[in-house]
Amino acid sequence: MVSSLSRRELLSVAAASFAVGPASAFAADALAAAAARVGVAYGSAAVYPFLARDAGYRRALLRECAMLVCENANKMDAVLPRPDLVTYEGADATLALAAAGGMRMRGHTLVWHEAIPDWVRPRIAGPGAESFLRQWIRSAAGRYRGRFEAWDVVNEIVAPEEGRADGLRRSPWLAALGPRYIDLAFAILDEVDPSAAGVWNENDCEQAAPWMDARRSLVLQTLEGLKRRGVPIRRFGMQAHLYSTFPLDQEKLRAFLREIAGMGLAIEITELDVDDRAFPADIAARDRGVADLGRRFLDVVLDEPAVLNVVTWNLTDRGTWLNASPIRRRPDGLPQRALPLDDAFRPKPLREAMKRAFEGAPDHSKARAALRKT
Ligand code: 9MR
Repeated sequence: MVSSLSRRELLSVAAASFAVGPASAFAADALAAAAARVGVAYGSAAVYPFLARDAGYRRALLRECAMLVCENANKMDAVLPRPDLVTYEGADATLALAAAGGMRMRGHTLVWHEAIPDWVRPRIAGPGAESFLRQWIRSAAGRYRGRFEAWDVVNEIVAPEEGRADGLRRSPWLAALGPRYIDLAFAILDEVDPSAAGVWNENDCEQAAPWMDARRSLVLQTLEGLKRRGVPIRRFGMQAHLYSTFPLDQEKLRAFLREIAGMGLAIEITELDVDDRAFPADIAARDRGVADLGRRFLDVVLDEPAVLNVVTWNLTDRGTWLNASPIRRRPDGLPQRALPLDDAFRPKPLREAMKRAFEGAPDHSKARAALRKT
């Protein structure tokens, strides 16, 4: 559908779009610096077009982050909004900012049951599903060949509550191609960009609840199947949308991450934030609750040497998806305080807690060097 981006094109987008300083712009006291000291990359989801309009937002991303991921701009509904339009405007602008700041990029997401534009649905319901999938991955990942460190190849693919024996979600892709759509998507990415690590990105595996126990078992069982079949999956992405409404069982989390690492896979924390609905309205108390849950989570996560990256689902509370989602909005109507910076880009206790967690973590450099090659 489209050709890949040349270095010259990329630099000209960067130069035209952003007046930014030299490469590796993150500050010495940044979250990225604390993470880098223990061999971990810290990054954030970035929102387009906000990043094109708001210099303060760009500065905050450049200051704190060593990695970016588009919150929405690489999704199919952003790239293929109409049958006659393919647009990489948001993703190119995000990559240009990343390149200007010496930041890595990860791609999100190739195959998902959401973000499928209406006009695509009939295309993937019929016999053309496989060729559409190939064409899409060739375009979406081919454009950024050699530039994205990893791609979320499949996203949120298990839903045990839907009652299938294999626990897979009844998505349009599953309906069209059967369970093999997963293996196929990983294989296509591997052909299109072998330098990008293929990731299965999944939600709701972090905390203590019987339904999350069931999800953890299912994830392990499904990963074993993928490995047994020789599917080119290299990483597991744990989204980490944490809930103040559920406890955290550190030992269960630790054991889960160990098992995944034991399969030879690397792990990324891909969408960390804290839904603060169960914490008090009082801002200081709420921020303490958010920081404490984030810290207890990261202390376990960062003990696991296979964890390569920690990415929050945006950097600032401004525009967090939690306020936009009717089921996630706080019942008292107050805006959620889910992220390291507040809506004026000021540091919050969560930022300090994350920094401390990075500072107290064992060095991941050795495992990182080995796993990044796999
Ligand atoms: O934060 C994203 C929101 O702006 C979008 O409207 C929504 C649908 O594309 O997706 C949100 O991000 C989701 C991510 O892509 C996958 N994991 C859950 C995230 C929060 O819903």
